[in-house]
Amino acid sequence: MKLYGYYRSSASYRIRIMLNYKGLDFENVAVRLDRGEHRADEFRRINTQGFVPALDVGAAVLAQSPAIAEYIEELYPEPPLLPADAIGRARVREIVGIVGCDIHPIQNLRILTHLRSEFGQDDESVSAWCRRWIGEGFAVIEKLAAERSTEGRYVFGDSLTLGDVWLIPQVFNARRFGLDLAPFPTIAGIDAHCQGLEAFAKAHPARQPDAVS
Ligand SMILES: N[C@@H](CCC(=O)N[C@@H](CS)C(=O)NCC(=O)O)C(=O)O
Repeated sequence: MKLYGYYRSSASYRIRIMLNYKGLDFENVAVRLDRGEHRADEFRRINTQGFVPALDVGAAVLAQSPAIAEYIEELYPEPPLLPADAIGRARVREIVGIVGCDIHPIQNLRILTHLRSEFGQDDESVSAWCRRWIGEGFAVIEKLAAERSTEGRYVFGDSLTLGDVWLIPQVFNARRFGLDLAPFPTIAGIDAHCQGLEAFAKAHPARQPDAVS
């Protein structure tokens, strides 16, 4: 498999974690978002939408991290990243939805670029925008995790799920934009625990060959 991604793209980071956790080999192909490579025709021939991640599985190139994740989970169910029961799976997908639909899209590169170019916002205002929306989403996840995490190691129950795979890259972004994590002790604890797992450590943006210092 070939993963088209970018080191600090949180959606790419999700898929790196997942492939690592499943023990699947993949070739990492860097698409430099900072150079606009994702908007070039060459990349749009790979992913029409011009987003990373895209996963070439041989028979097809898949786009959209939830679709990619479900594909991987269906084909490689072990070790599982979804609970065995339907309510548990729905709970995990709630977290995936909060991060993937409500937090991440409004602090995506193209949105931040637009805030700068069309609305004249500077770096500090853009970071404040990100902190505002990540903070609002994290307040909800903090409450849910405090209720539903068994021992504060994972966002739901007592095993790793897609909820953690979505949450931890978002925590990376939160730090990048200077969000104070003190009001979110459960999330910070889950992050600390997951950072110690090999699948997460290998997927960390700082460990990617395309990482720009
Ligand atoms: N819903 C998509 C979002 C993918 C996405 O937003 N990717 C970002 C990087 S994290 C991107 O390619 N952004 C390019 C841009 O905003 O111009 C998914 O989950 O795969």
